Amino acid sequence: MKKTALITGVSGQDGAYLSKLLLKKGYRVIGGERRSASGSLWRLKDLNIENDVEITDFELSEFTNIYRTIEKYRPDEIYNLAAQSFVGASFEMPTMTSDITGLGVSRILEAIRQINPEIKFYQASSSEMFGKVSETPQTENTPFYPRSPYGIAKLFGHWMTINYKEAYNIFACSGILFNHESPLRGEQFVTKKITMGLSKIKLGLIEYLELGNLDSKRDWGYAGDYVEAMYLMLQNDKPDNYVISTGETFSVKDFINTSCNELGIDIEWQGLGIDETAIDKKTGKSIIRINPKFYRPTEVDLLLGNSTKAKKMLKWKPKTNFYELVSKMIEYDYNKLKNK
Ligand code: F7E
Repeated sequence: MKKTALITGVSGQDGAYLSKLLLKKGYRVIGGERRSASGSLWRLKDLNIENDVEITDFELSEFTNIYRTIEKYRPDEIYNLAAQSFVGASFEMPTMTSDITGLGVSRILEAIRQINPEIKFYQASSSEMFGKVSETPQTENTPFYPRSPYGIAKLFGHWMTINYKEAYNIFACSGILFNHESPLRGEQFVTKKITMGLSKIKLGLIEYLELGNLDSKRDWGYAGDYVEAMYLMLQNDKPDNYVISTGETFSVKDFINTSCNELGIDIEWQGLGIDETAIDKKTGKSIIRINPKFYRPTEVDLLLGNSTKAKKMLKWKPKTNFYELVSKMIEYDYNKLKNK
């Protein structure tokens, strides 16, 4: 029989890739979309699946809406990808972030418990929960030390998922995903900001790009690979938690250097701290500048994941490396802007 999946946050990057994957596997896909985000289904259009996903109003702060949606569609699997997912914004909106990203998880779990505890549940947890890391690389057993309201809210959701699994035997999995990017990434995140910004500079549309901390290091993977891990977690024999990562870490500056290389922009770094800048060697112009407004009150300096458990238990491994990821994003942004 055809399985039904409810994907919350369907208008986001992961929602789009996961919808595509599940449709390919023959699922009926119900896409939960927040009212305020409605009309932003460009990613589904981009993947050519906008007519195949059934969109429904979904609001993580409203228990009655969650309950009614689950009761109406009776999904076999729920993937909770919806969140206030921008770490930077969580410092300005800590209570809203806690409500949506944290409490929202317990609302879904409680609805599952009441309606049908057989529904399988995937929670999108995050490497931000490791925050100020106590060991490198990070595994499922690394202690958590979140450094933002976002990380704290995700940690709440992570433990709530574990508690509902242990207390009520719900098939609930938590995927601790490290940063994952793609051409469909939102523009407030640093990778997309860089690939869009540098493509615009190359095309003469803007003169320079302003960024914050260039030294933080992230384990950057490709979102298209990571949604497969989400699916595999819910198909396994028993529910568990998994780190999903590439096992390689690169700084924001590395991301800029690789993007410039892809675009054929030859740069030289000059200055230190807030005076640091990248000069385009051909034009002598400063194309990357620091604006302290993009610094975070507390920063996560280094993330590097060890996904051995996922490799062993789920037979999952990343297919796209850092350089292929940057290349995919640059190619998409540059061509899109050029053909506008
Ligand atoms: O920042 C630095 C910034 O906002 C990456 C989300 O998907 O992954 C993501 O969280 C790094 C940080 O992602 C700018 O300070 C410098 O150190 O792209 P980001 P994130 O905070 O790592 C995790 C796993 C999630 O779960 C989250 O939902 O880049 N950075 N300059 C900047 N970041 C931004 N956004 N903008 C800048 O101008």
